[in-house]
Amino acid sequence: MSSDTAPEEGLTPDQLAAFQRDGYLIIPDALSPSTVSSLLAETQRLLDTLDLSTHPLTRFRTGGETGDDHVGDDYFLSSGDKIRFFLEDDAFDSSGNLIKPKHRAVNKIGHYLHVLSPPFASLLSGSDNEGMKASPAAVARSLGFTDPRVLQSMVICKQPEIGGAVPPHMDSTFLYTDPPSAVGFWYALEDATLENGCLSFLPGSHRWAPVEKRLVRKDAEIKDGKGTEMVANQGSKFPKGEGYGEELQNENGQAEYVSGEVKAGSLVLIHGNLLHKSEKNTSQKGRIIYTFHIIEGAEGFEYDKRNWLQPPAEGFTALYG
Ligand SMILES: O=C(O)CCC(=O)C(=O)O
Repeated sequence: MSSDTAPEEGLTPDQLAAFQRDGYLIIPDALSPSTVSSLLAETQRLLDTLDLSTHPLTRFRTGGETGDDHVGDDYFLSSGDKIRFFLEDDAFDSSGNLIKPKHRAVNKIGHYLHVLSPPFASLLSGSDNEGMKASPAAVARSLGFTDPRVLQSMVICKQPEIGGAVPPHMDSTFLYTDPPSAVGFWYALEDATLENGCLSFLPGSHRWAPVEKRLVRKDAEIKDGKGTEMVANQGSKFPKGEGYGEELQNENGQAEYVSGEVKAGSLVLIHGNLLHKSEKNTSQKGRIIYTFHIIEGAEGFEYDKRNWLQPPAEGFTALYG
């Protein structure tokens, strides 16, 4: 679902209805060209600061369909309040030697850009983004958030030739609250196309696909306390409210993935239960995007202590000023 209008005050009723029906919403031109340029310049500046001689060479791995081999070393697990760099698997040869220059080797940069990087922080506050449509706070209000908290942010580079595929997943598997409440804000900083690995979505799956699994830190008492693992979700599998449930799957059994090619500057909103994915970038063109996620921080929503991502000392960042 794509929509051309997105007023300063948040989502229109039509946009909100489309998001509720499909589980995602594309808002073209959400960022002005000058904001896009400044975020791309900041991305290049951050890549310049990467010093591979002191880097643990942590690669970003999704763990495939099961998530069992998801990245989970200390460098990753302690990145929630830092700006860190995770490398592409295919930037290495079979002997483990890096075969790409550093600017072409990074899969993603995360996870505290929204606080530590001034240009990305100002996107969050809506300041210095002249012409911005649908500020994050206004969108969160439209979606009914009481106390939205930004818990992570990332630049995903999807490098030319090697940018890895992201298998089908839902974001609440990784950013679990009970009940689920995650929403992703995904901004294209370069055009995202079928060739360079745009997103695709299973429309409506947020209403019938339960959060079956969760990515957690390994239990220190049982295992060695390091790393992550997928466990069965014992908590709520759907957000609060009507219109959710596994019984709806039959009605939607024929649903197929829909690709979301978008221009630089577009915002894609992604419901935390929505199944989505992206393919490997085999083209010569990169696909840099910026994404952050929010969860509901209000009473009645529990952030799980075993989640791979734990809050920084100051707590997750409040979106409402
Ligand atoms: O940008 C991509 O290719 C995947 C991003 C994604 O799936 C997510 O942020 O949940």
